[in-house]
Amino acid sequence: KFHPERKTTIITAPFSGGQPKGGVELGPEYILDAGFEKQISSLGWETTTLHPLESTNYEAMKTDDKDKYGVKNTHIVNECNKLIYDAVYKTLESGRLAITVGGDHSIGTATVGASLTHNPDTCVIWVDAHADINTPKTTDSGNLHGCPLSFLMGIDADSYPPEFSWVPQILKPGKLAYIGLRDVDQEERRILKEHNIPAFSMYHVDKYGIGKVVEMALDKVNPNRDCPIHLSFDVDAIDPSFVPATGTRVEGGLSLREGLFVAEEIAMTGLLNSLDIVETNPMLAETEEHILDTVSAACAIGRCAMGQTLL
Ligand code: HAR
Ligand code: MN
Ligand code: MN
Ligand code: MN
Repeated sequence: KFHPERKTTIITAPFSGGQPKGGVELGPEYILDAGFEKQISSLGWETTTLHPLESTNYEAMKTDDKDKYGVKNTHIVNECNKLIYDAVYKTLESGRLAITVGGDHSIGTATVGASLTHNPDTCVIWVDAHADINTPKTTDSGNLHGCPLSFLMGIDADSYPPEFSWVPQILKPGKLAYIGLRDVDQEERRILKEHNIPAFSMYHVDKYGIGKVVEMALDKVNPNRDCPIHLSFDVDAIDPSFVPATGTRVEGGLSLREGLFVAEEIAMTGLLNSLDIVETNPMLAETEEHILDTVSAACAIGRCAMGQTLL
């Protein structure tokens, strides 16, 4: 419905400043080297690529010291996010579907922000083991990949470092639904409850099955199935036995098929307008097979979301 012309731009976001582990900045390179662009074009999409972080050297500026606001690497996280925001926004304004390949999930600030600025009706499906809705006030780790959704919703806005002033606070609680949660901080639980945000955890996946869960999530955020969808897919939503090379593994996750089903079902709606595939960290693999498994899963998420199963 939204992309009958099947034009897409793959945006690389090789960035790791939202968390302390090195290697997640290599995700895009591994995924593209695995032939991702070709896989998408084989599905009938006209593809192009953008590399908004190409001429930056922010990777080298990571310090992992908490600033006075209690979060780390505020400056570079924002500089990189602004560049990614511009790339995603420009892509969407030109009528193309935006696929952003990370990189850590702090870049969700940029991608979701751009999607909602482009079309404020956009709904967000956040597939993740984690809720990523800490604020500078609630975060224990200080890692900004655990915070992108709070900035977009303006939660605890008085606690934000000034660098975040560019972030559009336009995500409404009724436009966000989670799938795959199983490691949510106490304070995050409170936020989800307080804002009545639909959250389908692994408990719900087991109880109702993944098909019903995706349907329930869409019913919450997109009841008439007429709003564009931003799918933000953290590969750690899938069980570490299938996706081992990621920074914060949590046991008891989605099976590979359940993860791919989510992407397939979103594709079936014809409403996908923007997609993130994040947190692939090839450096955390213990074996060559771990890298292969994780990178292939990331590519498969992309193919399924872009309609592989419709053919
Ligand atoms: N909630 C924890 C924190 O704030 C862990 C966040 C881990 N985040 C990711 N992204 N891997 O989903 O630090
Ligand atoms: Mn995440
Ligand atoms: Mn996660
Ligand atoms: Mn806390």
